[in-house]
Amino acid sequence: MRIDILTLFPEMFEPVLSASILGRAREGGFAGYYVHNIRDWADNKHDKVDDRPFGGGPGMVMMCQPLYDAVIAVEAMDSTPAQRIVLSPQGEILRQQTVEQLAARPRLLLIAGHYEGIDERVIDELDPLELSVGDYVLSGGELPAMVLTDAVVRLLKGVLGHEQSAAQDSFAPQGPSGQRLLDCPHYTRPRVWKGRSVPDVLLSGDHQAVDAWRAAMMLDRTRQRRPDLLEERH
Ligand code: 4GY
Repeated sequence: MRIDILTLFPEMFEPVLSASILGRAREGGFAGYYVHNIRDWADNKHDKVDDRPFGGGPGMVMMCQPLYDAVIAVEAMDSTPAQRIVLSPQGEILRQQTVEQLAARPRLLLIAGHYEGIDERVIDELDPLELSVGDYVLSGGELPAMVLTDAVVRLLKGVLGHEQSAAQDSFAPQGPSGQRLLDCPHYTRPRVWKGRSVPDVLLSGDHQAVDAWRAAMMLDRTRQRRPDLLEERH
């Protein structure tokens, strides 16, 4: 998968894209990350990319021209069609189901906004998918772009090892019903720590009993913490 990222702060990305799973996915040839500075497409003398809002008010607005020209130029760098995505608190809240759909696309183009926001006309013209990583406000779309990249790339075939298969995650579809549940609790050595024991069933060697316990814990925790997940119909 090819992932293009358009930002005014390209230096934020390299440490994240080169570490851990994202770094391994790149080295293994499963994902390619291409970070572009929107400012490189500013067509004015001072490389201006933002301006004061019509109607007044605080802050600055990202101008149409640099962002639009950046998207068109970056798309032309490769013939693979890209799904355009803007990260913004006004977007649809990102869920695992959408992450799975995006992981099936050959190319994503992520746009990270900054300042007070992006001129609405360039969003209308580009018609991107608008996604939010949650109902809170960050100072820019860069961290959300990294969140989306991580969530998508770890689902690409070959990226995760057998041991940490994505099929075991919270929100992964479970069983024939495809129900999405929270993950069960996990334990490792020692068997007792600060007087707290590991549940006996996990030490029993009875794999069927272990599977049944884990399934029951997933349902239990979901009822307790996220009953909304159980009310959903597919
Ligand atoms: N939440 N999910 C988010 C965000 C910051 C003003 C546009 C979010 O995706 N993005 O908080 N983004 C804003 C700040 C300009 C981006």
